[in-house]
Amino acid sequence: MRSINEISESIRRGERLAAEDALKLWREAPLWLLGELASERKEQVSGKEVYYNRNVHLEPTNICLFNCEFCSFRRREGDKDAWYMSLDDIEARAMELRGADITEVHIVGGVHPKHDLDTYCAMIRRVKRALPHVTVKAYTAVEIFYMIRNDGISVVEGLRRLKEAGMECIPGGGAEIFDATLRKKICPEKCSSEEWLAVHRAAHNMGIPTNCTMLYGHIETLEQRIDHLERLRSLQDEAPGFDAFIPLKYHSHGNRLSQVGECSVEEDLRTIAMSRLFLDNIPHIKAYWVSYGKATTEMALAFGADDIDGTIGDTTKIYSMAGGVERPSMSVEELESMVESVGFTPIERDSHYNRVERNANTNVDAPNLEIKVEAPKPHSVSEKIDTMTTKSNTTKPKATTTTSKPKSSGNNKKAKRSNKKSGFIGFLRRFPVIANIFYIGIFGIITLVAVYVGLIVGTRHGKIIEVPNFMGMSIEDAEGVALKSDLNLIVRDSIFDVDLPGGTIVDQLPKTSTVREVTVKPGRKIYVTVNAYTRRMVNIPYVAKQTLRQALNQIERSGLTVSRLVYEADMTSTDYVIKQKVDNREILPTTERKAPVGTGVTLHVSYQHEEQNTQTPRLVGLSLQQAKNTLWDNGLNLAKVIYDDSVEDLIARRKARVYKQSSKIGTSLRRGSEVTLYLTCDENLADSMSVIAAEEIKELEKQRRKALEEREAKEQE
Ligand code: V47
Repeated sequence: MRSINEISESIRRGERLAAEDALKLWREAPLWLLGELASERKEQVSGKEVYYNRNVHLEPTNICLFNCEFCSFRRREGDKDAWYMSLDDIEARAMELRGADITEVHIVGGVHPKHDLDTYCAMIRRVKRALPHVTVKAYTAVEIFYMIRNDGISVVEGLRRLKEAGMECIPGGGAEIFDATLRKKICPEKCSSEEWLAVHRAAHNMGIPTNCTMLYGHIETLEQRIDHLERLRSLQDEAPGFDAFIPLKYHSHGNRLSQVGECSVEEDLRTIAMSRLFLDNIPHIKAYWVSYGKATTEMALAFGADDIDGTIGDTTKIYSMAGGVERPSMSVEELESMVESVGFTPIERDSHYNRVERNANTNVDAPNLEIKVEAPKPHSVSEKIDTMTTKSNTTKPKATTTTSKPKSSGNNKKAKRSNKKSGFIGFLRRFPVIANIFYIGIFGIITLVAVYVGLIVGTRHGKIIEVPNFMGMSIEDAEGVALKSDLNLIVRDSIFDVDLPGGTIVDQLPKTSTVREVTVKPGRKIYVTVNAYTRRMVNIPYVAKQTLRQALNQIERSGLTVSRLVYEADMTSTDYVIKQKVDNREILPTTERKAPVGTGVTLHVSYQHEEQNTQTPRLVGLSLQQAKNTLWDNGLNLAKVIYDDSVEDLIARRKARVYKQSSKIGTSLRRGSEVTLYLTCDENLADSMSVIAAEEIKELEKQRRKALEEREAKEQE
């Protein structure tokens, strides 16, 4: 076995650290040496630079199928503090972020039983629709693996769909600890380590960058940590694509591992340094400030970290629910001064570690979405190491107490008069110190009441307004209603529907509901979509010679629609567009043509004989447009649309949802077949049919898994 000196020398020569040496270093090397070695490595990779970005998290739900021992975030459906954001909620949230000057939305949440790949893709599309220039970093490999398996498709196909929807990179969550025995103890229901790695491998091979993490400081051993790092390092050798590694310190509040407590700050620093030294092929090591708090994050920069994550804007609950920073939010100035205070140069990066250049006048504050956390005064790194305690000191805003000098009561006349008075007043005059405490108390109460009243009046706190139903109104009428209701109407989009008069509102966010009152605060923005007065002309894109899905995406983006999928037998491919026609005329690459928005394009698509059939997808619960997209995605056509009596007019049609489909979910159909859809505005009916549909999908999945197991068992025989 080599000595610490020999190992250090070998590291300095740039040699790769072996597992055995790493274990010795981790256990025995003095903290200062780890800091020195890791800093030298960091300096070779990123010099004096330390990266941050302007980001928010979006956690669509905390309802999760998996029940991990370390998790404080997860709730069951029906729990009083469970939350769930519909696609509309997600889009509305993204719309609110439009002015926030962020470059990244990080989406991750619970694995919700009703979410399938389409839902996950739709979430990304909704975010991108509201924030087209923002990078979507979405879904842990655990979520991705779950949705892909549920849809019965390959990892590559699933990632391709997510990428097409707008996912640009994948966060590192869900890795926890790879050791199978430990994984079984702390997160038995999650995908296996091999499956987690397979998702990241496939992503890297497809050019999708990802991050990786390790949840440490609970019941794992050092050997298990090193094994975890080794698997990440091997994958990066085999299929490079990890941008950053994030060691995630376990937080013990409110979960079933609480009794193990939290590891020391020294252990945090050792882990960061060892990660930098061991992962010689992953460029960035991130000290996630939301987990560490500011003090440890600053120190982490002297132990090899070169990224601190971003502004966050109080948008993540995973850590605050586990006892991390309570309302995590930092302005750009705070992040930069934190980095500068320990001698490094802060660099704003985008999601791919490119430097973001800004004009001086646009370099304003980060999204000021919620309350900001108080910044502690910066100390030097050495000072911090000296004062390190054995337990974690995650930063939390401290309560401050104010003292004020008691006022002098040295007025003789008054004193004499007070002596004459009896009762409470007399008592106060005789005991000036008690009197002063009493007056300060009264003053405090009056101030509190004044602030409270001021807040109520100033923020119109407590006042709520029922959102009016603007659908079907003319834009002029709607503006009048909005004004009266103290709401702010914003035209977000326009469509063209020949059947409706120009200027009619066809959609709104937030929507109203027939089953519950939708309320908002005064002044809230209501986004509306209006039917245009004239039909815009748009370019017809050339979509032949690409996959059906790519073609569908381009057609949707151009403002056109699909009129029909015509399948043609082919020897080599399935779901590949052979040619396209508009008004029965073939469009060629050289044809420069425009068509009125909403014009239908006929796509001629290939199928191989053995892939002649496709499965009927779930359409129940979807709007007509969503259902059409799903049908086309699955190689099927729409036959008829039948509305029930609850759909009273043309506007109501836009709100209606599918409650019945002519072909049962999972039925095998010839590609190009037609499916009839039945739509309703009765939300109770649509919801109850959706629940039944979700059950059917679960049942199908069970049957498919059973069939697969039987086949595998037979093959083994
Ligand atoms: O996978 C859950 C961890 C992760 C606890 O890729 C906990 O840039 C500590 O992955 N104590 C989700 N950790 C967060 C995550 C992440 C965060 C920031 C940036 C990036 C990135 C990724 O949080 C989970 C799990 O490992 N976690 N509960 C807890 N009690």
